[in-house]
Amino acid sequence: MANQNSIQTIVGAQEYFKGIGRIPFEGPETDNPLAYRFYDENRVVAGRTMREHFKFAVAYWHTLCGTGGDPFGAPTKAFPWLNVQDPVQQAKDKMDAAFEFITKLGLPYYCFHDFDLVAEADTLAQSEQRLQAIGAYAREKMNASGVRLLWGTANLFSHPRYMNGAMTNPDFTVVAHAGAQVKMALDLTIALGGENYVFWGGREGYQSLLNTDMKRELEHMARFLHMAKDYARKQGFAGTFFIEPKPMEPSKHQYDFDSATVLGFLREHGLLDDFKLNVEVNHATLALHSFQHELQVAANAGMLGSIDANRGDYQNGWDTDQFPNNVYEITEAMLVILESGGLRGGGINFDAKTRRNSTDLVDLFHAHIGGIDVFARALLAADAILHHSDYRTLRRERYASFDKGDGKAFESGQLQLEDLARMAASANGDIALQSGKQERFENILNRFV
Ligand code: XLS
Ligand code: NI
Ligand code: NI
Repeated sequence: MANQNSIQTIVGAQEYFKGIGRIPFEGPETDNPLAYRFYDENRVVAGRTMREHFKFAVAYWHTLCGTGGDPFGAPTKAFPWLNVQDPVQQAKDKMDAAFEFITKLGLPYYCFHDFDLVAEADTLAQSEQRLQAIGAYAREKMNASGVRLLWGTANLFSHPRYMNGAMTNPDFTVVAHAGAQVKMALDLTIALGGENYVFWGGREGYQSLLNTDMKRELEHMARFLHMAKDYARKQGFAGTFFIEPKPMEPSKHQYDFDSATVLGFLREHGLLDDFKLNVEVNHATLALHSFQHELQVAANAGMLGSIDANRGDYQNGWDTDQFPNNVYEITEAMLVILESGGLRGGGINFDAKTRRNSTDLVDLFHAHIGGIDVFARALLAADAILHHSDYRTLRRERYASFDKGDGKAFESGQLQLEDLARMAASANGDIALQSGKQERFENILNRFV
């Protein structure tokens, strides 16, 4: 693991986060705001180190590119790695800052969109040259630091050409352009040993059904995903493709609405073997689900691949992408993750941004340290709940009537509807109420959090 010496080899010509070294683990009692209290990367919990459980990743777009602009005002954050105007040099400076940051946090992964790394050029060919240049630079940085690529993706939503969608655009020339862009992003991800590739639904959806042939657009999306998958497999990519559900924003209705919708789509179009789900906290709550609900739906199908960690806000309905800080919520999530055997191929990507008025560079550290510690604390709590409380026993006991006799026969498919009618008649409406004991379950959680 990176110590102070190896950090020196990663820091570029200019040190961006001066005065900050490798963030140490100091335990819950420390007063040091730049230390982990719960994330002890080598601590073994439930048979794996914390580092292995989480596979934490820094999201390039928010952390290196997000300068705080919003619909009401100009950017607020003067990131020194964006000072140089030449696009490739700026991209290299940004990458120096990225690897300095990731290494100082001691995290194993990062994630990017193609044009987070380097600004898009006027033509596809020029963009490809830029991506290759920054890709070679990334390779060096990754080798020197040991930091790996959790996933890559293509930004198919920012440029005006994608205003009506990319894969689902009613204009084929746009679909073809998206294909060229995804091919380049796949090439880059593969060249960098990326472990997964993500499709977030961008502007795949609609603003008005009046001008939209939904069935045709969904078929185009499936066709496109098959082509992308076939191409990547031909290039030897062995990783997993993820779809990231989101119900709305920027489209009024996004096609990848929630976990259940995406599972149905993948199943209908024969994509289940290659794709899994990347579940994001704030997208779950936008869909009026809880995060743990979305995780459980994915896990039930063996399709829980990865997580975009953040949180929404109780008082509004936007994708505010705040850093996680709710230990209770994440503990419920960790229960689902642990009980389902962990994430399949993915990790925990901090798809979260500091607030517009958090303008110090050190705020990026506070934000990540806080989010990381919330997950670490939640893991410890969830593991304790599963192993040192009667949580599982209590939940199993609610279903005890299916473990024997008629209930068991029902579960194993031995009964007909007429049998249920006969059994109910002989019970003659004599049903004792069984308490759900929700408050007792909640108290167990609170005891270990
Ligand atoms: C936007 C998404 C996006 C994806 C990557 O809401 O969360 O950040 O994770 O395209
Ligand atoms: Ni996301
Ligand atoms: Ni999001």
